[in-house]
Amino acid sequence: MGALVFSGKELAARVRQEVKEEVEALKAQGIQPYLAVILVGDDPASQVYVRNKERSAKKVGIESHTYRLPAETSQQELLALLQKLNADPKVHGILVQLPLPDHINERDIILSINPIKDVDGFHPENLGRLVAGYPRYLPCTPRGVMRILHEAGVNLKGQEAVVVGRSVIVGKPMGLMLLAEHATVTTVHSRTRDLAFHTRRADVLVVAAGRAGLIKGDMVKEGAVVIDVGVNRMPDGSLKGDVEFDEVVEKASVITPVPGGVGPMTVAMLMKNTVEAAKLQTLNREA
Ligand code: BQF
Repeated sequence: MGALVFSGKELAARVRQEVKEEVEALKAQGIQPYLAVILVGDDPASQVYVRNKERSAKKVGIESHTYRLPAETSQQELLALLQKLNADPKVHGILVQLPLPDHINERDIILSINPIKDVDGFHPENLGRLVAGYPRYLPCTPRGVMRILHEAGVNLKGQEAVVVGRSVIVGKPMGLMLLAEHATVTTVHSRTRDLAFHTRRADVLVVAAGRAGLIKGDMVKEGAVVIDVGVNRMPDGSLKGDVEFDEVVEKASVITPVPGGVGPMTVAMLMKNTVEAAKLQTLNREA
């Protein structure tokens, strides 16, 4: 009967306030958290995302520098930059904006980031730690989703959680984090035979498929919590989620909008991870 439309934008502002206080405490100890961002090429969406990250870092007092490299940058040049940043003790976090141009092997790039500086949480050491149950940096988007669920007062224990999408960056870690909080997790994807069969059973539905409007009203259970991770740029320039908002808002108990839902939380969680990285590399030298 009309869901709570949960503002990720407002929560992200609160998260930034928390981060800002942590940054001030570190600065008082002579530690300046520092994030290095690498953007290769001129993909317009990536440029927007990198700008969002720069602005967020500035707001919380994290120093950041963006390396804007031409699309023709070779894999060796990129690897050389990463080696330099890995070795620089001033740099606590390193982020390579994805996707990379086709001639660069994304896997080799991610593998060459020092895992202690991998604030995106994409290195297999960090993903493996999540699987093993002793996580270090959680990937920002699923971490942001978990924070939204907590703030919305959702108790996941024993709940049917359905994740739509199985990407390494969102869907897979999302399922693991929901599982860690004792949800019963189902992951569905583009080859799932009957998508609606699964989504209709969900108490908590997290949609990260990358298909605008994939989830219609009749695919959602009355009272479900619906988290829309989709960020789809429409031909008119507007952003649309993976959830048909106008239909699903009538059935859900909680729903996140696009824009202003998960997206701002993704960026805020990057700031949290960067502060954690600064702490791990300065205060706790055996980490
Ligand atoms: C909002 C991303 C797909 C592929 C690579 C705020 C962001 C987006 C939306 C943002 C995203 C999506 C990011 C909103 C970073 C989230 O107001 O709704 C912020 O900057 N994001 C990224 O870095 O790479 C992506 C989505």
